[in-house]
Amino acid sequence: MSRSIGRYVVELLIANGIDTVFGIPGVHNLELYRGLAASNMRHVLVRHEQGAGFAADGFARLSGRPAAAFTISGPGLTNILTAAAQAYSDSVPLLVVATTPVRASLGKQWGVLHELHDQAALAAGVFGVARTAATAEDVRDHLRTCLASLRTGRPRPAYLEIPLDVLSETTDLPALRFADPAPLPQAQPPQVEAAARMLAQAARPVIVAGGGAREAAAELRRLAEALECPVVMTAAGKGLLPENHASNLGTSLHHEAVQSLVSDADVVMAVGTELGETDFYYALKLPLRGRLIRIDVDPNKLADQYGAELALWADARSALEAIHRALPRTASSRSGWSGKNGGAPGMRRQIEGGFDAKARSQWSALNAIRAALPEDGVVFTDMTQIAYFGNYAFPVDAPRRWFHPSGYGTLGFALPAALGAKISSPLRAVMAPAGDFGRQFTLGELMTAVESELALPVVVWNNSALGQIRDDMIAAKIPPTGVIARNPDFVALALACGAAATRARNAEELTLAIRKALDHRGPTLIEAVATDF
Ligand SMILES: Cc1ncc(C[n+]2csc(CCOP(=O)(O)OP(=O)(O)O)c2C)c(N)n1
Ligand SMILES: [Mg+2]
Repeated sequence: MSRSIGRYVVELLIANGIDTVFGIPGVHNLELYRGLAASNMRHVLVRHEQGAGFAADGFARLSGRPAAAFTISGPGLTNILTAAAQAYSDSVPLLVVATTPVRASLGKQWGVLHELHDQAALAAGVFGVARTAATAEDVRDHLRTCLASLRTGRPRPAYLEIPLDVLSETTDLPALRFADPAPLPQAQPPQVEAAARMLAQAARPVIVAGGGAREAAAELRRLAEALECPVVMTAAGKGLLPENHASNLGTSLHHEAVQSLVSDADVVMAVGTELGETDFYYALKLPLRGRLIRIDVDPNKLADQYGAELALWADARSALEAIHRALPRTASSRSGWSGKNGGAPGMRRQIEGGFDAKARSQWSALNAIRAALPEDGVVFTDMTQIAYFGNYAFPVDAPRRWFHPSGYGTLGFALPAALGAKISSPLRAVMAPAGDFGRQFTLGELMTAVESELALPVVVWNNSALGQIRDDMIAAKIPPTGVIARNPDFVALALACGAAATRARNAEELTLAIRKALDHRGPTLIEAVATDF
């Protein structure tokens, strides 16, 4: 059956399990929309391409299923790059299909519409895989590569660009389902045994677990219980152990007491984590004195700046399970390690005892959010002080419940990511807190949530400032400059968008407002003034 390549792209995506696309049409991608119109693919019209990228990211973070974003050439691509970079740094599968001006003009600077000096090079600097298709066969082969890259090993965002003139050519190629990509790498028995020996003989082992261990919560728990050792998580790994588990140090690597525990450990096992700066703030490298075991699907992480003594190129689940099975049956000779400083619960009490008044007011708001959500409720956060604190203080008992734009750290993530997540999983309670400044980055997507009738509580944590930056300036003895922004009347603005809106003046009001918002057909903006808490 002969049809345009634009239609063929949509058929291929559907044949390969992508059922939702976020995007904005333009004269440079009309043929993709001919394909969409003829298909049962869900298209969500966003208000800015960055919103399309974040929404597809949130869709995948919560559901584990990739979604696509369609953009035009030039500004469509430049607008979505921030979201692609966020997805890259947080290992989220995201497929972007963009167009380019006609082939004859590429690289020649004729001044055609949406021209970029070198669009392919720009994308190549941000995505994990970036390809340009010149024929229908290219579309098929590049999409096969892009989709495999989302599903194999460490997921990264993938990019396919199709020049305008190619998009409207026709093809008879069938829209086939591609073969499933290869399974994840498995640890080899000698390394598994070496890891089990190192851990069993350690006097002070510690496990650091990241987002790469998200599918291995049960295996991690069994191993931590057998070793009776503390486990500390990164923000991406938050929830890997239930909040009150005896080994759970929570997402606390940025606390000095936990950093010194980890640097005093004689064996550190890091599983599914980069051990990057944003996992522990503020050092480029975690100071480790013990022997290091790394488990990662990304081979680059096994030989990075840490120089692991033992490197297992493996998926977290199979590796943790195999190490647990290989542990010697005899009890370890460790004495008092899990009980040092009262064990993990004692250490957490110590951390929490040091919280100041500002932290306590944020804690009260976080607990109000927690109380409003069902057990499996989901929070998508932004770059705001309440979220930095919540990375540690918001209690969750399972992974994929609390999401933060950790690695790239961009403002504007929470609302569009939450709306994408809600679309992926309509039965889950999803909500999105952000700061008063960050909220304004992607506030246009409130209209997308209104249009899609998404029950979405959108909390503005309003401290009338770029709070973190103001505090950083004060700490650095810089007179606060450019850190107070005039805010809109958030409630009136949301009402004007057709959303519901209210103010919450204390923790009880916040809980009630979120509960009500979860039952409302459409988003509800809830303004919480920080000084009221
Ligand atoms: C795209 C982008 N630009 C700038 C920053 C730097 N930045 C980090 S936090 C912040 C202030 C955000 O203010 P607000 O959203 O009100 O949160 P608060 O710190 O007050 O809680 C800024 C400007 C960033 N992270 N991302
Ligand atoms: Mg603020």
